[in-house]
Amino acid sequence: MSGRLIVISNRIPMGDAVSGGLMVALHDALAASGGIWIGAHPEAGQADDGLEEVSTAPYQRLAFRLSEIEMHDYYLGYANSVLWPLFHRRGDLVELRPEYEAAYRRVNARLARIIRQIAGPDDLIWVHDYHFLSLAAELRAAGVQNRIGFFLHVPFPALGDLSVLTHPERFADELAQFNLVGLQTRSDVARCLEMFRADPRAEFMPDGSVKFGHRITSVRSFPIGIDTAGFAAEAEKAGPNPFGAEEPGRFILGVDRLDYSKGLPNRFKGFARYLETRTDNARACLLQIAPPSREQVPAYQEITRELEEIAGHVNGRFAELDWTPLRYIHRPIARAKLARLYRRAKACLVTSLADGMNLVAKEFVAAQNPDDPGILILSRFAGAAEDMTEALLVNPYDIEDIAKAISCALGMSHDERRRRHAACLEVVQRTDVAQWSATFLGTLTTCPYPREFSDLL
Ligand code: ADQ
Repeated sequence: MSGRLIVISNRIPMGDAVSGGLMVALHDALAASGGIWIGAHPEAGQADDGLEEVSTAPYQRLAFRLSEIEMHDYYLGYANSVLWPLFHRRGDLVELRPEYEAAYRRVNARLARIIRQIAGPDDLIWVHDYHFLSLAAELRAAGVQNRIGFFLHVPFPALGDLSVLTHPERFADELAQFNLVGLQTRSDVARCLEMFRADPRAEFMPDGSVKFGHRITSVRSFPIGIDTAGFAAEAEKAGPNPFGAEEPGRFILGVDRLDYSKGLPNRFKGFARYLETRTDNARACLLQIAPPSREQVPAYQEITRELEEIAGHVNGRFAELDWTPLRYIHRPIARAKLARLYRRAKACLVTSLADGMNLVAKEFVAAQNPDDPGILILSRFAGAAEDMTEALLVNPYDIEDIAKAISCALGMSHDERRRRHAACLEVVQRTDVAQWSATFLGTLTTCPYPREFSDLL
């Protein structure tokens, strides 16, 4: 790569510590190219074309400010009350308001002006996620001809669902301004290509890329992963027992941002159904860690209330003086502790109703002791299920299916646990986050971008 890498994501690490697989992978890619990482400052401020330096070494980290109104209309509004529910098949939760879309376009246009000031002709631009769908269109309008890649972390919506948008016809047009559209799974790619196929303005090139007006866009899957070796090492480290004296016997773990897409009510109900139908008297415990997110959005307040209610019912019905079957922690947990919890769990429950990939599934597998591993129960609607077919796959809408999977995981033979875990681990190792970013950037550098098309701009 001759130029620098410029990464755009909604969140950027603000302090010195860069943690979490995705953040570390981007950090490494940027350090290698001496690049620039641009993201929104977590605190609102003066919404102008200025950038604040968050750090300079080994690459520049720069933050732009959103105004209070933009925080509300762009971030909580269009990004998280229109696009997030739409992309997670919750059209019923979409709140269409003209001021939300206007703020989204304003923020993307401002960011394009900012990037135009700093991008050199050979720099590669890598845009992350649904917050910046129209950024390439704005950059092209501002005269930026660099290679621009986009990675969508969440599921690609079905063609019919896009009609929920006020201007669905803009969606394909804006995506086609990127040279490369990266998606989590092959199913996401199929849905994206279906959208282009249905658009009379799009033509397919012999290599499968899409010609849209003067532009050519490649659409590929790049399943995201974790720092597998690093996470396994963290899990193996001897540390204090995270439970202290309160260790539950056999426990099943759930770890999720508190979000309605993660299927938590059904998970709790599935666990209750397991308790109701189990044939032994073993006292299993479900430990659910779900830190709050996007608390100002009403749908998130509603799911928080609903979960507290179900957790209360389950414990009210099944708890004994010396046994709390459902432990629900509504706070984040330090990663080192999380890694040790994964390793001690007999099973991990991932019941997303829709999920781009789900990194928790991969972290759990990486953290296991291969000689005595716990079992991953995985929703077939999480992107991770496309390759991790040896997990216990469940339909998260079917409470009975979740209950049966819990019973099966807790009673599984040692041989079967080892066989299933080895197969899942092979996938987690093969789709490591370092190779994810390297493959994406390699493809962005080499995907078709014929001069005659860029010359026509
Ligand atoms: P998320 O929806 O946030 O990500 P996920 O992929 O599971 O979902 O990642 C969550 C991360 O947060 C994991 O690394 C997990 O360990 C961490 N985490 C969750 N709860 C925690 C807690 N209580 N304490 C500490 N850490 C916690 C979006 C998409 C996903 C996609 C990722 C990456 O929705 O589908 O996999 O981006 O592309």
